[in-house]
Amino acid sequence: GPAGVTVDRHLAAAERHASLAADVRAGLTSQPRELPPKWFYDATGGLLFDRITRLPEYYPTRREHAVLTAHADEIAAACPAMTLVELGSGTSEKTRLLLDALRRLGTLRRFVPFDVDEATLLQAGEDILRAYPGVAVRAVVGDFERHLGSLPGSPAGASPASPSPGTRPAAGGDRRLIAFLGGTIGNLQPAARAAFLRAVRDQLRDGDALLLGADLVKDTGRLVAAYDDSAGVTAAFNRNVLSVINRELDADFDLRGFAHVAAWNAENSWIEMRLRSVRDQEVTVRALDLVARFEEGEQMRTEISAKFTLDGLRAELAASGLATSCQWTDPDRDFSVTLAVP
Ligand code: AVJ
Repeated sequence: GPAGVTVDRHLAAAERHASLAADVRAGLTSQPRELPPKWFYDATGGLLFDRITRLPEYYPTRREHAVLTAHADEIAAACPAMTLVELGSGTSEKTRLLLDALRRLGTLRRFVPFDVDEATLLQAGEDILRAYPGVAVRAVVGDFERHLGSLPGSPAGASPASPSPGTRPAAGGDRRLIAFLGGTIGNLQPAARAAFLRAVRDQLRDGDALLLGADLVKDTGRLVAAYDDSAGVTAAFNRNVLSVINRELDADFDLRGFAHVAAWNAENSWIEMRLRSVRDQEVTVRALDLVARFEEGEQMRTEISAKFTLDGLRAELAASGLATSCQWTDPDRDFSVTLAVP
């Protein structure tokens, strides 16, 4: 009803489970082994990530916050949206910087947080509802690589095949700003990144815009430290994916048997997180009827986090049909926020 958070579900629990099972089977039976980063984020993983954002070594959250604090009004003026959509929203504080700016401008009517985790969405949605009277909250449970076509306000029956912006109705009364912050774009491989940006672009009408937060290339020592903190929080976050698999797929990973590794991959311009087997060991995943043997020293990749240049970002956006209208960084040029239009 009008008093509560409305939830659209595109990812039922059963489908989510099947998707985890398929990812784990594929990841454990391939060589080298690899697990996708989206499964880090159960309740514990969410809390661990929250702690990461406050670590002295992990600069991205603070830097992005600084960029948004300095430029939120400019962003709102450039895209005076009625609807703010936030992809992969989590519990983010920086959303409020954008909501505040759009409210000051007087255009804000609706907030659409989009995330895979329904509990996180409901919590975030209710907080926003309380803090922003008169703003409707319509949460969407989905995977941003698969369910972008079902955003509220999407043109009905929108063609997946890149129509040119001029052929679609202008945003008019329901202008949308789609925010994808935090640097999560860096979790996608280049081909998946291009596909994702193309899918976003296909959702944008004239007047709509994408706001993209992306981490920038910098000194390797600082990059590695951000993913291998001295307090060991990132190590716990990394190993948490094994607990998720133990619980959800009835597996018996011994978390003490895997060491955290963070390394800079210069060729691909990304940080890789891996789990290194500290001994020969055998892991059983009962729900998959699968036994995986790990040799001592074997490394399984669990995340990539790509780092960009300002020019590279503009080029990738352009290749997906998005024109950069503004680009900001913090004073140290550690992190970027880009506004792009179809
Ligand atoms: C949430 C994907 C932006 O890549 O920096 C933090 C996740 N992994 N520390 C990132 C993460 C290890 C984070 N993102």
